[in-house]
Amino acid sequence: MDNAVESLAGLSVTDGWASSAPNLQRNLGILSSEEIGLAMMLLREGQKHLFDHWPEPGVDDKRKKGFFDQVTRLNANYPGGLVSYIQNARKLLADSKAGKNPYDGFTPSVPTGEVLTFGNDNFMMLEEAGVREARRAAFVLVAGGLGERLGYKGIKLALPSETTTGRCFLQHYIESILALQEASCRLVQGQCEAEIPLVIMTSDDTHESTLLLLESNYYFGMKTTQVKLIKQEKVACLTDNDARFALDLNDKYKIQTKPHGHGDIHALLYSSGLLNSWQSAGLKWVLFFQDTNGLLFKAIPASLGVSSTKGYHVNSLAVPRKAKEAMGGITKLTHTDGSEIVTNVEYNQLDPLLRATGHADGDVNCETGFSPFPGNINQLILDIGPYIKELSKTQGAIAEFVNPKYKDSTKTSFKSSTRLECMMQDYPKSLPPSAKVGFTVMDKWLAYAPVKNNPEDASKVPKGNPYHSATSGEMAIYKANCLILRKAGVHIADHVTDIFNGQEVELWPCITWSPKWASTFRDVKRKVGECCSISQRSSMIINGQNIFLDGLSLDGALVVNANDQAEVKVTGYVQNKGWALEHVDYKDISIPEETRIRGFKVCKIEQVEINYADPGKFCFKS
Ligand code: UGB
Repeated sequence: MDNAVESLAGLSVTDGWASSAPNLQRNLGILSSEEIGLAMMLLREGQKHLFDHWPEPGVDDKRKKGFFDQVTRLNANYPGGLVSYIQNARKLLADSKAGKNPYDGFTPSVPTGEVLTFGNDNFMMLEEAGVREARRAAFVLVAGGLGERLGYKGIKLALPSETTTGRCFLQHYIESILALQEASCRLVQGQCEAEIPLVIMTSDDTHESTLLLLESNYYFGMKTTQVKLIKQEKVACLTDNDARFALDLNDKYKIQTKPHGHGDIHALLYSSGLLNSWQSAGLKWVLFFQDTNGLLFKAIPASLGVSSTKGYHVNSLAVPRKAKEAMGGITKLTHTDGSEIVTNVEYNQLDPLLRATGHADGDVNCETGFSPFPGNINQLILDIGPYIKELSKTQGAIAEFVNPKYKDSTKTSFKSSTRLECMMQDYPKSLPPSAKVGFTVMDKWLAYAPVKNNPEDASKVPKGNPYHSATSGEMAIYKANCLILRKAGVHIADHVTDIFNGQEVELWPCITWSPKWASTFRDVKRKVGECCSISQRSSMIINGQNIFLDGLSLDGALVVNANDQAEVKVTGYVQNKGWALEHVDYKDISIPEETRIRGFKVCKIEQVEINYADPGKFCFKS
């Protein structure tokens, strides 16, 4: 033991500051001065129970030191340290116990925003503006969530977004960003060497698997220097209204921790210095998105176009929302002092807020069959200049909340431990009234189909509400592709319905294309000629940049692979036995989890597959 520690420990013992925690007091001799400092802080903040079970010095000393390693990390990772965390928690827990409405003084109303119609001239103009801006954008994917509702054992980014190609979400996202990068550079005159950065926020639950997924797939074609992983840390769990920390059930020398929420991304971007380096490199936009929305990139060009043409500092992407759907509502909040903000009100808060402000029925659909409040899909586009300015004031700290599940109406004890959380979409809440905050609404079929719910829960979703399952997420991709092709003039047969894992879904022809085939609707129109038709039982994979469908009639399965230098026209009548979706049961554990959570597998019975690996102009006529 060094002298400083010895004297501090000796002084500490005689001072008796640790007398309320005798088991800690007996162990002071094994602790360093830093550890004693932390122990003092914990006792001052009412955490003496953490030491109740500590045995005599000499027993478990390594684990006792390990406890302080964790306390050091928790202390360093929260702005203001654990003292601030505990004090913030006590305040929020007291507010929660008192039933304080976080929106006290605010009246909600339906805001107005940009409502886009897929495929019209305005939409195409905005898409072009968005693609032009894409080379000045950075993408930020928040992927630290456990995905508890889905219950999948792996990371969600590794799940296939659809199973005809097996392309996983991360591959789809990266290829979509690369396609945008190329398209954006093509649009501007002269040299363009833009490399759009991608940041992925991970957590202890997802970090290693995300890195492994990237490394084992050569970063899906992105340069390794373009991708950066930043890891969010968890925060301490709380057992009661005094914010006493919970001990880990499996290790009594560890404080139990849980994720702090996706709101951490702002502080991490700020502290990493990335924002300033992006700004210096001439970037203008930061786009945030989530882990399992296979449709998202169909909506990105137009929404980025809205940001740039409207000069929005903040633009949230939204879709029509069904009442009580588990998505936040974009809401205008007017304060009694006259100030106004347009922001997300989270799905568990919208109903109580409406009821508390004179809407007796709470969160209900209006005459359109949807909630009047657009649904937040948590894709945010921020103008980097005002963003950096705001973060230099707040250091990226986002207002927190707590959501304890009480045992009874006395609200004195919890069913299980809770913790403070924060959400990335709460960023605009602290902005001054001068900030240009807007939102963009698009059709749900085009923009939003997340994979969040396990099959059992999805099958219990009230009829008419979206399942948000692996089944519906995949079916939505085929539907969107079919509707886009239809709008471009292809005759696509109507869908049929089927039931997988207890969920009734629309079954459209299973059509997919690689992102480089088309980033925008104009791209699709350019690549689709006259008189194409596709039957309902058909499947088609378009894998290449310069593949043109012209006079194609498809009744079966067709796969076209072409490298970037090959220009391929596909025409004629293609007919074969095609691919069928075979029902599987999610409870059948002999089937891989990725498959059984969707309730079907693709049986590739017969297909036409054509490959063009060499440069040149080709025509395939069946
Ligand atoms: N995430 C993290 O990166 N870290 C965390 O600590 C937690 C999550 P969920 P939920 O899409 O419609 C959000 O769990 O509860 C990542 C919005 O708050 O899917 O459904 C995680 O990996 C809500 O307003 O979020 O709610 C994932 O990528 C609504 O928009 C993302 O954060 C809703 O999403 C979202 O995590 C929606």
